[in-house]
Amino acid sequence: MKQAARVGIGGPVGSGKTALLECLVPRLMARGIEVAVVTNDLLTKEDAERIKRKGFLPTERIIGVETGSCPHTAIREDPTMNLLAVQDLEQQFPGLDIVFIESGGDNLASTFSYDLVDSYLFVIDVGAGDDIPRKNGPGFMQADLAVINKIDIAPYVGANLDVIRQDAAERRGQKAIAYTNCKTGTGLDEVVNFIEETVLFQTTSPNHAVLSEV
Ligand SMILES: Nc1nc2c(ncn2[C@@H]2O[C@H](COP(=O)(O)OP(=O)(O)OP(=O)(O)O)[C@@H](O)[C@H]2O)c(=O)[nH]1
Ligand SMILES: [Mg+2]
Repeated sequence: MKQAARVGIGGPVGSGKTALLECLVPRLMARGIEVAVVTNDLLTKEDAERIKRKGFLPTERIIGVETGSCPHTAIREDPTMNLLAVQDLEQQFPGLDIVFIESGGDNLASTFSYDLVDSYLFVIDVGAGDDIPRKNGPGFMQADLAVINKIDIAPYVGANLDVIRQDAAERRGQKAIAYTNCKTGTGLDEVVNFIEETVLFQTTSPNHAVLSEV
C-alpha cells in the first residue's frame, strides 16, 4: 500500500496551527494533492470539529485524537495514538499523498518524533513577543520549517519584525523560515512550496516508521 507523507504541525497554544492547516489544505488540494488531517487536543476534538465545519475537506478525512496527556507525549514519546489514526486514514484512502498531524498546543521544547512524521513545521505567534526566536526553543530551532505567524499584529503588540527576522535567521542557520498571515494568506505559498519540494517530491521512500516497527 502507498504510504502518505506525514507532516507534523507543532507550536505553542494559539499560535495558529489550525489556522495554518485551514490555509494549507485547500491550497494543496488545488494543486491536485490528496490530503487528510489528524488533530490532537488534550481533552476534546475541538480542532477536528472546527475543520469539519469549514467544509473544505470531506469529514471522513479528518480524525481528532484526544491525547489526554501532555501534547508532546503523543507526538514524541509514545506516538501510537497518532500512528493508528494515520494508518486508519491510509487504509480508508489509499491514494493519500499527505497526512498532517497537528499537535496539541505545547511549549517551545515540543518536537516531533521522526517515527511519526517525515517532516514537521513549528508555528510561533508574533504576539507572544519578539524575543521568542532567540529563546533557543528546541521545537523552533529543530523543526524542518519554522513558521512565524500573525505578522499582521506586530504593530499592535510592539513586536519588532526586524529583530524577529534577525534572531530567527541566526538561530536556524540554513533551515527554512516562513513569515505568514493566515488571515490574508501572506506567506502561504512559501509554505506550500516548501511542503511540495521537501516532503512530497521525496516520498518514494518515506522516513517515518510503520506501526509494527515502533
Ligand atoms: N491576526 C491574526 N490572527 C490569527 C492568525 N493566525 C491565527 N490567528 C488567530 O489566532 C487564534 C488562534 O488560532 P488557532 O489556529 O486556533 O491556533 P492553534 O495553534 O491551532 O491553537 P491550539 O490548537 O488551541 O493550540 C484564532 O483566533 C485565529 O483566528 C494570523 O495570521 N493573524
Ligand atoms: Mg489548533
